Amino acid sequence: MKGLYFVTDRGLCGDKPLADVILQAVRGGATCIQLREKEVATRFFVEEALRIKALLAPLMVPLIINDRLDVALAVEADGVHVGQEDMPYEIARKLMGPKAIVGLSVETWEDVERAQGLNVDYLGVSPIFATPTKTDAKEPWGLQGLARIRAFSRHPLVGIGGLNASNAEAVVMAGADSVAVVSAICAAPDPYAVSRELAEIIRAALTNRGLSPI
Ligand code: TZP
Ligand code: MG
Repeated sequence: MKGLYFVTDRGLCGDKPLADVILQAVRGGATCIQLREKEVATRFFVEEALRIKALLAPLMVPLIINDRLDVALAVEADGVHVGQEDMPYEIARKLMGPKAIVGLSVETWEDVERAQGLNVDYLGVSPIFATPTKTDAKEPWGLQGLARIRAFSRHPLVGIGGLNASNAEAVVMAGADSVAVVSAICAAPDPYAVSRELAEIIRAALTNRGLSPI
């Protein structure tokens, strides 16, 4: 997992259709899309996920479903992202199979230590900064917490929470391989322009750290 990671929130998209925002994010350089739906009915979620999967498949951009393993399996998504209160990682992996992308949020140091023994594809470091987009998030890690995880963990790190063009470089320099954003793209008047700017900042910072940006 590397680069710009777009996590959706239909409520924050306003009048912009979600599929358009996703396409603009990908055109701007997002390398991974997570469909995150907290309020829609299961039927709608599945149908929407199938539409988004059809959009993304030819673009070679993986579709990850937040939380809902049943939806991820139903649409044969590329992966699933689980939190500490969601389906246990081992069960998610068993059901999704060895080739799927399975991401896990870490909110405490104990979570980070436990994850070291799991074959997760990436850790979602959550939240980096406090954000109005997720009001039940735990204590923010900050850049120092992220750097501490980077020094310890064997897994790729995806930073999330309060991230945007003003802090994306610092987040990558502190150890993130990928920067996940919700409102920075959903709520932007021009999601394409913002995604392009973010993808370029992340690419430059990864290169700066001596990492290949792809
Ligand atoms: N998990 C941790 S913070 C967060 C999620 C889903 C929301 C991030 O939203 P934003 O708007 O990018 O701060
Ligand atoms: Mg969750």
